[in-house]
Amino acid sequence: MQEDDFILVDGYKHIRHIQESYPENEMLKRSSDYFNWLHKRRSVRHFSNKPVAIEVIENIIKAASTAPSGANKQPWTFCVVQNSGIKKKIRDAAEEEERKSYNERMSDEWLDDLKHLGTDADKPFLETAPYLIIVFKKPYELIDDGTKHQNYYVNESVGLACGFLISAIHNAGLVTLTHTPSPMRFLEKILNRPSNERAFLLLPVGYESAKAYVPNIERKPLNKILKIY
Ligand code: IYR
Repeated sequence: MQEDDFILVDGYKHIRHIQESYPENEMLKRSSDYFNWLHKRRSVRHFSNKPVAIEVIENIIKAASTAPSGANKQPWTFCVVQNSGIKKKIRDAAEEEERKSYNERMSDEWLDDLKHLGTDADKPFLETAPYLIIVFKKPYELIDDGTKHQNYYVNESVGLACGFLISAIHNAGLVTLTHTPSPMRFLEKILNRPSNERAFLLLPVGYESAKAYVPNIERKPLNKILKIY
């Protein structure tokens, strides 16, 4: 390391960072290409059971783990389920909660808002997809002697990591959807998670089925979502 490769801030080492930048025309093209590629991502509910190498899933999770987090606490655990017995347990428990939600808990307005998506309490993808990724948030760290250490902006941090995760899944040519059976405490029990972990999001991951369909919905145009001051 050269002498100016790091500085000390309050005695802590800060290493030199060099962000790769691009000529303006290239920057325009890259930003537009990235949008066009990301715009092709869809939440898909029709999965193939075709196997996917676990190394791909590991890379996807490594990508998710690069998300920023409050005080760099990285307050997340990613559980990957490939075992069909555990997938069945998760499907049974999720469908039981979903049946209660669709039949009793969700308001008429909510059910009406979901109609165009064609969702219901049946979740076959929880068994068909080769992997289920269950993301847990950690409101605090639990040290071996039982002491608790606070984490910060946990929902924001884990939400960001899930965004990175979804983008990495799309990049691998696989599909997912953000499934939130509510309440999700059954996931903590089935996966035997420690007391400082709360289920945050469940994402089935795999190839889409040979004939997959998605709702014919649009994203809001820029003039509806952007205000420049
Ligand atoms: N969790 C349920 C219901 C559901 C809720 C929303 I908000 C959606 O955008 C889609 C579904 C389910 O997964 O079916």
